[in-house]
Amino acid sequence: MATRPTLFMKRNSVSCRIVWLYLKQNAIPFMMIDLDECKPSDFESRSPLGTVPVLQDGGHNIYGSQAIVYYLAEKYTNYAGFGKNNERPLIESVINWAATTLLRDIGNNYVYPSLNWPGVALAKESNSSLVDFGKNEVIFHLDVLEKHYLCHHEFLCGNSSTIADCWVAVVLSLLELVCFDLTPWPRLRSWVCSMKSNGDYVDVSYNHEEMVRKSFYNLNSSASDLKTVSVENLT
Ligand SMILES: N[C@@H](CCC(=O)N[C@@H](CS)C(=O)NCC(=O)O)C(=O)O
Repeated sequence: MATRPTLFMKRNSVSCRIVWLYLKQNAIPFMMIDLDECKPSDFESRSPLGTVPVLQDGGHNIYGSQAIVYYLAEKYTNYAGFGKNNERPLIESVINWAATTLLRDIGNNYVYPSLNWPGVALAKESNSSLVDFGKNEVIFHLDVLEKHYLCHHEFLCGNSSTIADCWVAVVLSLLELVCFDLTPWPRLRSWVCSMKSNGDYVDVSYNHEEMVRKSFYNLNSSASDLKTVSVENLT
């Protein structure tokens, strides 16, 4: 009997959430090992860089979110979520952008240093220069989404949602950790609402939402008096 693939992951990680979402959307049976709960002693032999996600399937250990999603699409879904044949190159280009430049600029160059995450934030002044630089990059990317991708269609690569929309939505969700205001990008804002209303997206975002609530509380309490954060704000 064929065994199910196993996903080694961390529930809060953007790169893991997108793989998890693809598995769920396509009802691919799988087992999950959350490394925040237990780290198998042989994990290092599966992931030379020590990073997640890693998918073990049969004799293969596949690491890197893009490689894993392409593997799943090829082996299990006949490229479900990748649009029609002529749409695939665009969808793959958007995925590549989301998984590399967009994630780096939003996460590493803006959100993580803004939150002073240990191991990521730089010393004081360099950190605030990085945040300034990162914010400009974020604005550039949001403008591209608003004025290019969402200008003529409801979704990034056409009139239906694809895996490219999911990928960008999961990466953009990092901005929620710093309460980033999307009001200047109205098309993007309504697209984000639509992506976030999807049940599978909601399921894989539970831990992220929890982190957003904590971050909201910390941002408020460091900015002013703790008492200004009402109970309603936290629920
Ligand atoms: N480009 C890789 C990024 C992998 C990565 O950096 N993963 C992070 C979590 S998002 C990680 O495993 N960091 C080390 C750790 O959490 O122990 C991918 O797309 O899978």
